[in-house]
Amino acid sequence: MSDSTYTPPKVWTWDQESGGRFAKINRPVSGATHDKALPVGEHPLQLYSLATPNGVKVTVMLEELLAAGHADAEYDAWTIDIGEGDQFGSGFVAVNPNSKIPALVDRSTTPETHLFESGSILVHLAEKFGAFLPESGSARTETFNWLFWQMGSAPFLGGGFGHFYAYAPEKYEYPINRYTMEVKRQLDVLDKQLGRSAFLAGDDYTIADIANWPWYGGLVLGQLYDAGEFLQVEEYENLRRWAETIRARPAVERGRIVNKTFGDENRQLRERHSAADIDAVLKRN
Ligand SMILES: N[C@@H](CCC(=O)N[C@@H](CS)C(=O)NCC(=O)O)C(=O)O
Repeated sequence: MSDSTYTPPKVWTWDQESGGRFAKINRPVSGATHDKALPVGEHPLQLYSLATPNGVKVTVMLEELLAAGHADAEYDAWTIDIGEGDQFGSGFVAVNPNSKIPALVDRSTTPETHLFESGSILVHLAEKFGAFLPESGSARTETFNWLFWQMGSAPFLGGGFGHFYAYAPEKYEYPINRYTMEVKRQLDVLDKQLGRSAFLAGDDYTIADIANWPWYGGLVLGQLYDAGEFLQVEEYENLRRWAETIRARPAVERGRIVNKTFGDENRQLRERHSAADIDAVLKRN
């Protein structure tokens, strides 16, 4: 166990041997590390992603659009293995200079549209297909409120709580306490909101729910960081009801499989090029 206190030097330097789960991929600079073109399939929408909570938002949205009858939402999904540094390939960086999944290329526009940040991708798809985003008024504003709430809040859950509770090479009380406090506050915010309405922005299921579910739904369903007992997630009854309702949607079951390269082997699908690819996985036991 190293010292639990640390006196920062005058100038920080990059210690490449610092260890930890992401030591291999984290760097203090941006940009490509190697030349690698992205594959391109036949559909107008090309997704480059991985089935982490941020990636699942987009595959669930695409599967919801297809389930709602928007045939033009057909897509090719390619795996970006962030553990192997695929996000630093030149083709990926040309689409997302921030080197993080998910990234989407919409080839139905001229010139093609490059999208990164899951919130931007969800808004683009919602507006393109006129779905899961109310057209005007307070319902639209509420949807944006809860969509942007997720973008600002989840880094405290993932990068803060999850990192120090599950991934850091050693457990430190100070960051775990600090981020647990914040995550429980966030769970309470969501629980109270979902005590007022069926979905986050009102009576209808929207991109606000699609963005929040993989993080906060996953957490209260015990699928994230193995932290259900530690956080006493059963306390948040409205949030759990919402999480279970969304989990039961067929499009959510389909979207969760896409670009999944870890976990249950019977629920993995590295690339998706048609509905049949997902159907084949769902047929497994
Ligand atoms: N705010 C971004 C977050 C994206 C993000 O953090 N992606 C992670 C995986 S969940 C990633 O690609 N990490 C790779 C890296 O940091 O090198 C979004 O919502 O799209």
